[in-house]
Amino acid sequence: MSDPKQHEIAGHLTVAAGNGGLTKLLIETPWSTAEIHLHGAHVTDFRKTGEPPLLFISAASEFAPGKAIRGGVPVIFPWFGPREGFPAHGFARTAEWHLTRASRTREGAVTLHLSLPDAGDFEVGYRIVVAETLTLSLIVTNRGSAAAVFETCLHTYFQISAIDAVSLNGLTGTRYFDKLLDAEAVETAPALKIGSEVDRVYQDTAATVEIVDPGFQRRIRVAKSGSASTVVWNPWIDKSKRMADFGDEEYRQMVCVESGNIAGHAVTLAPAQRAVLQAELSSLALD
Ligand code: TA6
Repeated sequence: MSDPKQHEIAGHLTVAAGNGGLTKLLIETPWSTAEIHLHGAHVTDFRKTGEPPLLFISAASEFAPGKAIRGGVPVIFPWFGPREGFPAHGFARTAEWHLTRASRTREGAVTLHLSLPDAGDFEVGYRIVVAETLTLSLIVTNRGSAAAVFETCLHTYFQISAIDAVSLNGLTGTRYFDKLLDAEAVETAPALKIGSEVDRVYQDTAATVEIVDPGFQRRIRVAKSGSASTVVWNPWIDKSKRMADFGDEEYRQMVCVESGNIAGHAVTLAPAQRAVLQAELSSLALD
């Protein structure tokens, strides 16, 4: 693997020893800062100057080879959820990705290109653009000689002021699979409030979701393309207690709004075909 330090940009992109001795990239722009661990190509921090973090990271998260980081933006590939005999949510989020390119625009936006080694017939690239917003693009190409199927998801954990203060817009009228009830339903709430464990895969939706957070005086916008599934998850009390890498009370300050292609929306690529999953994460003033 090439030395990531060769891509440093003085004052804007620094390679450092991260948590647990993992390698992390520190990015500074005129609008924001970000932190990415090469482990899992995991964005572990993004914040606009003067604002609370946009992303939640558990204080109990592990940072160790083979272990998923709890929070930030886990890259889920090539499967979502459990798989007998394999790690849940695929192998991408615990792999050591390579930094292959870095650049900075005249205005100060920093773009990183990372690649996932040992992905079989798939060529997997990840483009991260750090500016006033954070734009993540997962680019998967089938380099094999046969059609290939995969699931994928940017499993984003958002930092919020308080779970009972926020509401989610953009999913009204959308069909979803409720993993807790093992049943399908249609979202009827004009503004989804969370008051218990929620684990829902909204289907066939390209909609932008907004997390309205009066406590932090902001709206978090999740705009996506190349994605038909949106997952909303909060573990609430009991599941939080069962997760060793998640504080018992941390459910109060996070919600996952995840952009991907899951289950019935898994992606099939013909040989040489490419798919791009993109999410742009923004922090905006309340209306
Ligand atoms: O995206 C929601 C979910 O599938 C939940 O069911 C929960 O398992 C969560 O992902 C976290 O999964 P993890 O493997 O990271 O503990």
